[in-house]
Amino acid sequence: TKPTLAIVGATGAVGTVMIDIINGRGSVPWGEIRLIASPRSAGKKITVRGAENTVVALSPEAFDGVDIALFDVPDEVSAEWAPIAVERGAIAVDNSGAFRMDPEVPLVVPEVNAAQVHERPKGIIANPNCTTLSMMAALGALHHEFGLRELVVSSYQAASGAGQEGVDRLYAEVAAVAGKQVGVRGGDVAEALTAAGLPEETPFKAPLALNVVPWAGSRKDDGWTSEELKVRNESRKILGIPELKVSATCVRVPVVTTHSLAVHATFAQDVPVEQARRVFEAQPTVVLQDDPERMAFPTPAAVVGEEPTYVGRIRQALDFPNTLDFFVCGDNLRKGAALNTYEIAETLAG
Ligand code: 11C
Repeated sequence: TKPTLAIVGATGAVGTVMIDIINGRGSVPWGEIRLIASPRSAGKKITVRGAENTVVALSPEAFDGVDIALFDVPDEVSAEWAPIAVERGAIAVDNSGAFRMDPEVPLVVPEVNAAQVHERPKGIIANPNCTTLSMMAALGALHHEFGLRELVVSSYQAASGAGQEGVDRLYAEVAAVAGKQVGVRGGDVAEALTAAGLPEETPFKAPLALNVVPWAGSRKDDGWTSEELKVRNESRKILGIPELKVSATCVRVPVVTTHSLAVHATFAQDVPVEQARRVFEAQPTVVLQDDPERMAFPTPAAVVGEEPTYVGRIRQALDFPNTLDFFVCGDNLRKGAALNTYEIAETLAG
């Protein structure tokens, strides 16, 4: 019999993309696909692979008979419910931050460390943060070939990383400034948002329309944000380089979907651009878009809805030996979240 797959958080931003991915697959290895969400969403009908599927409320019994449960819910919900799913016999694949750094939980990007899905003493497998994930297919391929030693990154993160609330806020801000002479002396963006009646409380801590905000996530020690520490810790764990030197600055930009990163990566050896290109071309989940003569480079707006990671602007750093600079764009809701989680499930199903 074919395994039963459950999607927990099926009606949320990532859960919705997950169903879209499942509907777009030529074939799937699953028998039943069970949709689970908060009691508020229970009873809702969603079409999955041509059949109407009724959302069931999250409860211990909802996991009975489930082989693989994908969790697309906040950290605290995963922390409580993933172990319950495991008790009921499922393998939990968790997209939250609750278990990522647990030494008994593998943190998996199938292109980089697929075999680790089988080393899961707690029955839980974690999916990385979308910011880390957006560069992992590209960076993992380079590391495999040239040996990564140091990583300096700046992120350009989309509003949807902060969920539907973030998307709604960005649209409201853009509407509030549209057609106004703001962002110039005498035309304050924050005042325009207040004048349009937008609440002062925002998921972005500062105006995002016509702006960039050097803050994503929560406040951690010594001035770092949670996102910046996740990039460091998760990159080390996925790539299997515990001592990797990493420094990240995470920035929110007025983009709805798709995270971008400027990557400055130092290797154990010299990496000519042509060799890096060959490595990227050989990696099926990376699309190389890098032709300065034709102004070909990836931009987040053009990558929305795409499954691969797009890579461009590849240069050898002029003043840093063994170092490449490049730019990556990855849809934060697809490879950054739902797609990678689903690919972990596909790997488990063989
Ligand atoms: C953002 N990367 O863009 C975050 C969202 O640890 O899964 C995902 C947070 C996480 O705001």
